[in-house]
Amino acid sequence: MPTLSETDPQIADLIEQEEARQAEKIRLIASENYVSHAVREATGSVLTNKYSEGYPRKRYYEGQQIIDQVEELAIARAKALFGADHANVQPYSGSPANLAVYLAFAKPGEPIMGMGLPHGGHLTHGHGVSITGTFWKSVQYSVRRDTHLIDYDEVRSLAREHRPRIIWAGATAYPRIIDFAAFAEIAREVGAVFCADIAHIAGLIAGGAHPSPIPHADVVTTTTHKTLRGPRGGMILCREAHAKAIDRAVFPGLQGGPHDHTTAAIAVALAEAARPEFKVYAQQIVKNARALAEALVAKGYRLVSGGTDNHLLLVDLTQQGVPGRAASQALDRAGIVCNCNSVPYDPRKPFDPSGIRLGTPAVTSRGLTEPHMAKIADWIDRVIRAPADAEVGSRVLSEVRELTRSFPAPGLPS
Ligand code: DSN
Repeated sequence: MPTLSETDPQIADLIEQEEARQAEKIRLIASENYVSHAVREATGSVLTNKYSEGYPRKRYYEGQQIIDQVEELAIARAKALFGADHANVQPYSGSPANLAVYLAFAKPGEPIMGMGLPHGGHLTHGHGVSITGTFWKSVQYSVRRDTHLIDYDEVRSLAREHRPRIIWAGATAYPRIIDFAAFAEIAREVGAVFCADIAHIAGLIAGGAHPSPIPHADVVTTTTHKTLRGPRGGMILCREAHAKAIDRAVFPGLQGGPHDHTTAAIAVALAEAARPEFKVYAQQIVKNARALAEALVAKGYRLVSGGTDNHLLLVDLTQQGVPGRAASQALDRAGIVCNCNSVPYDPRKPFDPSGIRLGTPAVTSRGLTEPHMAKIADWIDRVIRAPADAEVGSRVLSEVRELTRSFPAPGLPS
């Protein structure tokens, strides 16, 4: 059997380069992680060769003897891990999962409500340039200017005024615990479907490091590849009463055949997340984020909301006088990968905002702990003080490489 490097040396070489990049660098992009070798093996399996429109035992094509069992395992593991009545493991990723919720519960033009993207929400929670902000009448809530926390009074008063069909809770850049019970109460009052998008924090919830929305939400959507540490994919959990509407919305409403290789890899990741060591991992992600936040604050950095309760922090670099993009690019050159990010009420444009977002899921997967976070904060500080200084960058880069060599990234070929 010809290997990839024989069949397509160009792509093989690029994959090898990416493996080296992931091995050598300190990866602080809050939505990224390292999957296990087992998850990668399932992702690269022959299950990619199968088509299986429909759901287990109700398929449109034959030959589902194995695939049905794979999907049933994934569903059972998702339900058990999160304590949900129903699970749909077919969404291709988080955005399609969220679109399925719109399709199930709101007609185009009806009001929906979510957290504004500039305040930490996701594109698919009704942002203006997303289909969700154009096909539906989007109402966006924000965080408070003084605390950077969700303003539940504002959420309630907007909900009373606009009577949205769906209320979204969940974020891509919110460093604090989300009060799912408060959202549920508001949704109940106005007759909205309450959907919690836990894409960023699914692993924390599975590991008991963040409260679960399951007792409160009608529907929960998630990606499977962030803190949950599975393959690129999506999942919807919901109450039994909504199961039919959700399943119909995913297939045939929105998608064709599920990606069975991904379903298998999701099942593997869910089994991994059910193990006791995953609890330790989830708690360590939060401890690391807190340690990184404390070390940066001690160096005079301003954090949105003053700190973090979860896996991420947002650093406002306004007082350092370094734009977010210049900072993230300088850090990347120095071997520390993050993304520039808007901060609440950011006067700068989203493509070159005032802040950077840092997350600890990937560095925690490679075994780094609190003392390493102090070191990372020190490197970040040295680079931000002199973003254009190539000598500083290359000194930090060689120190980063020394550390990453001692903590091999899981799931990568050694
Ligand atoms: N792109 C993801 C993130 O980085 O937060 C959200 O979908």
